[in-house]
Amino acid sequence: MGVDRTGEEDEHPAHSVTLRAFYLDRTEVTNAAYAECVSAHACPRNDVHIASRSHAGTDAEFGRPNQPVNGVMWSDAHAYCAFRGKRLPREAEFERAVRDDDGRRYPWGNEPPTPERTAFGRALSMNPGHGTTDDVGSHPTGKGPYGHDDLAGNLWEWMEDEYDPFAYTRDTASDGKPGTCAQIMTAQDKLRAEGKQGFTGSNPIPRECEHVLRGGAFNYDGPGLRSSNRVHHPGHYRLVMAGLRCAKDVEAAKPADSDSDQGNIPPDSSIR
Ligand SMILES: [Ca+2]
Repeated sequence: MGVDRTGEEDEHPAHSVTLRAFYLDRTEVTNAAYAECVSAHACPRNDVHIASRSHAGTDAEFGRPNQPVNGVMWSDAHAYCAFRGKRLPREAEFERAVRDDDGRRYPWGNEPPTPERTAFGRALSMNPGHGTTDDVGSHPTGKGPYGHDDLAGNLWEWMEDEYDPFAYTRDTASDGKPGTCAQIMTAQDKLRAEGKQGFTGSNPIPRECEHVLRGGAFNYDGPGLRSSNRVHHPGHYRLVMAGLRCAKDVEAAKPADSDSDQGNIPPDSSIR
């Protein structure tokens, strides 16, 4: 997990993480799937006007049933996964699903993104020709090493973890876990005091315990889709470029529970 030289400082250093076996949804959660949770009164309605509100296009351009759901807060994402008997993935799990044993830069390998492999590099604007998301699973040549779709691009995905800029250098790094919120606040204050804007990426150094998002989005440039990139936002943000997929512990899975939307990540999830 992480890298030694490229990327931003919160991606350093490369280190080994041991994870328990888990399942990860093959695709991002779709508008249709999320709507089922809303109909069951188990999820708040997502902001179906997030596109027009964000000046990113018409709401209809992001609203097809098989486009990934966006405009969801972290707590909405959390509620959705619970509705399905699942949970949000952890940052280390997502990175494992992308990088496999060879530590690749993108789900498909080390070659840069192309329009065939994923939805990326599209304009976030109301102008003609502006970008939007694609239906999930539209880029089979961009699948990850375990067969997952859109791990890089289309939408950023909410992670379970709070964002900890020092996560990779703490005692808990080998478990892939962040520090406590109190430790995170101390870390962020330290970075601010030292004038280290940029350590956590181009957004301002956070002033609260935010949540991690992974994977890049339709409006991001190619390098932003790199597998080690860690983005963070307050959990209450609803974003046009952020959605989710769910994970599940293997122990929690029943033998008959072999949904086609789940890709099994085998045990032995040692990440380098
Ligand atoms: Ca994605």
